[in-house]
Amino acid sequence: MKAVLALGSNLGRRFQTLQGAVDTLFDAPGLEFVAVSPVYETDPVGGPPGQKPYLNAIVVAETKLQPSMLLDRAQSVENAFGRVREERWGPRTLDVDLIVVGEKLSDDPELTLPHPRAFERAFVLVPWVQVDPDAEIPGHGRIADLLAGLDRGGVFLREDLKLQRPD
Ligand code: PH2
Ligand code: MG
Ligand code: MG
Repeated sequence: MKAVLALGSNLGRRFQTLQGAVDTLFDAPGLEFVAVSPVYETDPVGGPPGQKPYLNAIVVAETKLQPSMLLDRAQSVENAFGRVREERWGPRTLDVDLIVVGEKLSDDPELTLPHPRAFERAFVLVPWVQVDPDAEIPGHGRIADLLAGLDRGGVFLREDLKLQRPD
């Protein structure tokens, strides 16, 4: 299955954290690297006022792992980078979200698939379409079509920041 993960950071050494997340995600077996997107600097959506901008990127992987195992992997990577769970949508050193896992659907509140808000978030779809232009979100359709109806304001390419494939 193809798994798509979204990375975000708006605290601390944001770019180094994203690169560390890419490296750490693939340290253990079961997840094979396919692609990493360009990095975007994005205005915070939701959460408390006065938050700093995020760096966001998308990672595409191939896996046979079940979504619950992928969630464990994502959360252990967040924890490795000092993620402290406080306010919903508050500032964080690292957020690793599962966006889609193959065609899997889940309404478990701990792990909703596809990600319940990805279809309307430019900070997810803009980087994603760069690395997988034909991608679809089950139940929502092609990301290229979804993007056509979204405001891309607040999402800025950081050409100076390029994530490397995992080491
Ligand atoms: N993540 C959130 C809430 N708001 N805004 C931006 N720009 N980027 C994010 O990754 C983000 C957000 C909750 O995970
Ligand atoms: Mg998130
Ligand atoms: Mg999250």
